[in-house]
Amino acid sequence: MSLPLKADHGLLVAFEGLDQSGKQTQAELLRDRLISNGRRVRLLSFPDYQTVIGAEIGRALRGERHYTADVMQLLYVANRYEFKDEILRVTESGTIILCDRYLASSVAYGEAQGLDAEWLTDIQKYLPQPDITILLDIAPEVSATRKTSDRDKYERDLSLLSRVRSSYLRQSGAARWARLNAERTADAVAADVYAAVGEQLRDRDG
Ligand code: ATM
Repeated sequence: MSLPLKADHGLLVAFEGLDQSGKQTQAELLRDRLISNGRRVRLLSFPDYQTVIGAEIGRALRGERHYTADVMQLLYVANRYEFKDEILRVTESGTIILCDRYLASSVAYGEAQGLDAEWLTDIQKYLPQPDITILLDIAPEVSATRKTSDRDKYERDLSLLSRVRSSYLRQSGAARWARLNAERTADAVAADVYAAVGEQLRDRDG
């Protein structure tokens, strides 16, 4: 089954969820399936640590820099604005972009740290908005047990992770979202991801 997608139509798909929810795995599985359907696909991952702003985020996550929660989210948002023109150009040329984390990560992690969700949404309104955001929902305890090494500072705090999950669950009630139980096998989740993207396209394109 191929997606109801015109060959020249780009698409922006965001994968969201706690660490270890399978975002990268699912983005790669969807990429492979779309490529086998003859589509051009590009994977992006945020934060992108290769830019100057991304490198600064990396230093902060390793504890080498200390920023308040609002400054951290401004850095994450600025890091995405660095890719704005590229995302627009690439999707306009018909390529499908799959993002491992995007706008909703700032809302979820920022809100979990006491920031205003409306502000976090507002500062991102000039970024390309996703056609669909897929929440790979897992419990914080599952996130913690799946991770074996290198837990960053967010992951040590289960109560923070449950606030992140609550924000994601709230956000996933909006249009253009799909919430999937990601505590299942990767193949089962991948089948639902493909179906959700197809459903979203049918709704959008009528
Ligand atoms: P990755 O592990 O996905 O590279 O992200 C690093 C951390 O950045 C992640 N913490 N955990 N778990 C989530 C956090 N983050 C934000 O707080 N806001 C954002 O906009 C993004 C993209 C990530």
